[in-house]
Amino acid sequence: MAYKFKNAIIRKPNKSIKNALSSKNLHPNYDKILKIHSNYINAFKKAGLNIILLETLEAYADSIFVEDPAIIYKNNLIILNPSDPSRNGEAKIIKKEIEKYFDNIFYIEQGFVEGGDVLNINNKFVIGLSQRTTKSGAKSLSEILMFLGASIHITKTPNGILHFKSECSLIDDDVILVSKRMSKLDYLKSNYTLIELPIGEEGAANSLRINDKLLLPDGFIKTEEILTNKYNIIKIEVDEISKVDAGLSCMSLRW
Ligand code: CIR
Repeated sequence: MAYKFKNAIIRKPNKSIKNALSSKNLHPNYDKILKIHSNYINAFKKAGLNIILLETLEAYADSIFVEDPAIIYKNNLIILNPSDPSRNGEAKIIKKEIEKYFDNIFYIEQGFVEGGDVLNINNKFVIGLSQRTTKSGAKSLSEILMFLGASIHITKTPNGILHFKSECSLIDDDVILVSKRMSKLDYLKSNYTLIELPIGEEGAANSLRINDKLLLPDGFIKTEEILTNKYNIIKIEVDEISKVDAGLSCMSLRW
């Protein structure tokens, strides 16, 4: 199951995060990020995960978002190719740090792909073309994943959404939490049960199901009401990371 995990890779926050990429031109406060991060790690522990904590990487302002430069599938590590020049170097560094945990390593041969655009639904991957993930990158990643036994669907991330997973997340075997914009995607509509979040609560669509827990961004009251009876929710404050267009999934790699 795509939400059953034993391990997670998480990176300690960097002071330079105040210079992280932000479509809103906002600058997060380091101390507040530290607090979010420690809540995040505690939630992972409650969900039963073994955590590998990587050292701070000050040279890369967005480096706590470890989901973007790599993907893990069946104990294989796939090193991606982030398209923003300020993030591209993260891939080489994280490879050196984590290759020892995996059996095989693969590389994107051409084009750009960021992990935020890759949704893993059991042995199926949905790759969203976006301002960060190109057709040739998606094709290159597809070839690797198919070689490893997965099936692939490539679609387009709606305009205005940074990454495919910024507004969707798998929360049960075939249940995906989606914003209104994501709910319109034919492929998702026709193959999965979608829980569409109310307008204004799009930020809650980047949730994170880990084992029996659902990590949910705090402050989305209607979403919480919809999910509370069925899921074991841990709320995490995300205001400070949402200033730099980030959500819960992007601060970890899980397997
Ligand atoms: C960026 O623009 O790359 C970062 N500020 C945010 C990355 C968020 N990553 C993700 O959703 N997977």
